[in-house]
Order: sequence, then structure tokens, then C-alpha cells
Amino acid sequence: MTDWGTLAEQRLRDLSAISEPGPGVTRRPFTAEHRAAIDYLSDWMRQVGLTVTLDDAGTLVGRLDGPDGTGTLYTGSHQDSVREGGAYDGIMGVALPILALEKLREDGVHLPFAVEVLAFADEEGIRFPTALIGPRALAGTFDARVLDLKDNTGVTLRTALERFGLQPDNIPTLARAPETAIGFLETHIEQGPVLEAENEALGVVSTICGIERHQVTVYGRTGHAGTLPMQGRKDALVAAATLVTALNRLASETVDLRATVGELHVEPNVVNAVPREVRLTAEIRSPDDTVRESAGHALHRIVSKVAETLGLPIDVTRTYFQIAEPCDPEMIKTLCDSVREAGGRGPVLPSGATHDASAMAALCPIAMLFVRCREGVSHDPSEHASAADMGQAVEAIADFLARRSARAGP
Ligand code: HGY
Ligand code: MN
Ligand code: MN
Repeated sequence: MTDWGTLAEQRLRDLSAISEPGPGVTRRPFTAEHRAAIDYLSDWMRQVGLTVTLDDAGTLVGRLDGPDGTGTLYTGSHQDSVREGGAYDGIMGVALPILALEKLREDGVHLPFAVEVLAFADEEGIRFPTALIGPRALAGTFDARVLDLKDNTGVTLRTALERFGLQPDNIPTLARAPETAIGFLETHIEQGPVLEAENEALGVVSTICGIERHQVTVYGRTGHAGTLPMQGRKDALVAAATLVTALNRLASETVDLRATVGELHVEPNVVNAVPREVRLTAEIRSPDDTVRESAGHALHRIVSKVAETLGLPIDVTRTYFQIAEPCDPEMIKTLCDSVREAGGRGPVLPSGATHDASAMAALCPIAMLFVRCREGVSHDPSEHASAADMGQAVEAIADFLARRSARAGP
């Protein structure tokens, strides 16, 4: 009996070593680390009998052909990581489906449709101020304007793709035909504490949350920290702190709402000068788009009130949003059956993190399989999924593919 969990652990250990120096895993898109990761995955995919290609959006595609004229079931996740991230986020969702195809081959199961295992280049968006170019290319929703966006060294996404040996102008041709896209299954570490609290190895996602991000700039007036009277100061950081507290209170008091100020930059940022300007990002998430949108409007009202009360100008602009994406009810049901077949209870839960599946939803029905995350810690070197849980996930994915075969095509 093959120990799929131990095999998963070994593969992910190999892959986690493909990283920039430092704690945890740092693997950014279109870098030497990205190239090394896809070389490793390509060899492994070929060993399993997959046809391997790298598309012009940087997505590695491992294809197992099906009978002529049948559709394709897509699966996979992202190869990239956050800075000093964990060994499971994203890449586990590429490794486990490959093992599931190994298992089906070992069991002599032939699927009546094609399967493509996808390793997307960039889901985290930590190098360029955009993300999801791989799934958006396949879904036909790619916006070519992002090719001009620059990383912090001034390299455009277009140049990064070309230096990686790709032809960005071909990206629009990558769109898949919806009529032959059976669905997209993404396996991902939960990145939260729910499955551990419920003592469950696996969970099935109901909805992937929506997100919006706002850029806030507070304009104060600097001055000497010792000589400037407290009365009448225009301290930009005091105003920003008022904003942060008010936004945190709003989210703490609203069901299904999360709000985070993750970035904050102070100018001139010296110990003995009153802060002149503060730039911060406010991110709002919810599985319910109306909750998210009203929180976004509330943020703008809070900004106006603080600006008026403290008497200093504050700019706020929404810079990004994506809607909540419900998973396909039929695929949820099938995946719950597969999780139960693999020994779990099949809990269903929302995803507070976004995923490649969020973008694939524009192409085809989506489903997500969550794997228990130790202490709910992710985006951190200590992120961990156990071999036993990953073994159960391989069983569930293989069962899901086999069970999906039992039904007619797309
Ligand atoms: O931000 C997210 O939810 C994802 O980890 N990129
Ligand atoms: Mn992540
Ligand atoms: Mn991820």
C-alpha cells in the first residue's frame, strides 16, 4: 500500500528547498527559483506520464489526455510564495493532484476526460502589484495593461516574462473553451484554525471571500517634537491611528467581515519630528459582497469624519477589488462524498483567503479541498500540514476524479 502522505512530504521538502536564502520559503514569479521549481515539477510530471508545457503566462501545464472529444478537468494551484512563507501554501495544491494521478494509474483507473495539473506563476502578487495572471489567461479575463506594472526594481511584468523566455503578447490566445472545461479543483492548506478545531483533516470550501483594498494618505504638518505645542498639532500618525482603530472596531462588530491595515509608511519617520504624512493600506474581506461593499463605504465615511475632526486632509482610493466566488454546489457535494470516502466528516467552510480558483471561476465551476493547517498558521516558515492529512487528501482527490468519471462528461 503506497504511503501517499510520506511521498507528499518528501516532494514538498524538495520543493521548499527551492527558495531565495533566508527563513522559510521565498519563491517569487519569473525568477531563478521559479525556473528551478518548474524544472523539478516538469521531471516529476513526465515520470507520471503527463505531457508538460509552459504557457506564455508562466503556467506549467501537466496534461493527461482523455479520449477524443471529451472535456478537461483542471486542478492545481500556485508555485509562488510570500516572502519567508511556508512550504505548503500553493505548491501543495500542485503536488497532491500529481500524486492522485499516480494513485489512479497504480489502481488502473482510466479517466474518461483529460486532466491538466496547473502550476500558476503568481498568486501572491508580492513582486508586481497584480496577481492571478495565469488563471486569468486561461479564463480569458487577462487585462494586458498589467504588463506595464513594475516591481520594486523597475522591471515591468512584460520584461520579466520575456526574460523568462515567454511571449506575453500570446497570453490572450491561452483562453480555454468554457464548453469543454469540466471544472477546476484546487487543493490548499486551510491557512486558518477551523479544521484543527473540528479535529478534521480535510474540509470543502463553500465560498471564496471577496476582497477590496484602499490606499489612504493622511497629510499632516511636521515640526520639532520638543518645541511644537501639543495644542493645534497636525500629527498625521495620530489621525492614521484614529482611522485604524475605527476600522478595526467596525470589523470586530460586523459578522463575516475582516479588515486589516497591513502596510503603513510614516514620513519623515524620525524620532524627534511630528509625522508629516502617513500612507496606509486598508484591506476588507467578506464572503458576502454586500457586507464588503458597505464596509468600503463606511471606511470612506470614517476617513471624512477623522479629516474633519482633526482638521487635516486625507485621501482614500479603492485600488483593487474582487467579488466573492461561490464554489459549485454539485462539485461541493461530490467532493464531500470523496472526503467522507477518505475517512473524514466532510465539513464545509468559507475561505477567508483568496486563491487561483477565484479567477478560474470565470471559466468553469470551481471547488476547493482544504487540508488542516497546524495552529492555523500560514504565510510563515512554521506553516505545516501533516503527512497523514496530505495522504488523506490524495485519496480524496483520486476518489473525486474517479467519482466525477462515473458521471457523463461536461
Ligand atoms: O491574500 C490572500 O488571500 C492570498 O493568500 N494571496
Ligand atoms: Mn498565500
Ligand atoms: Mn495560496
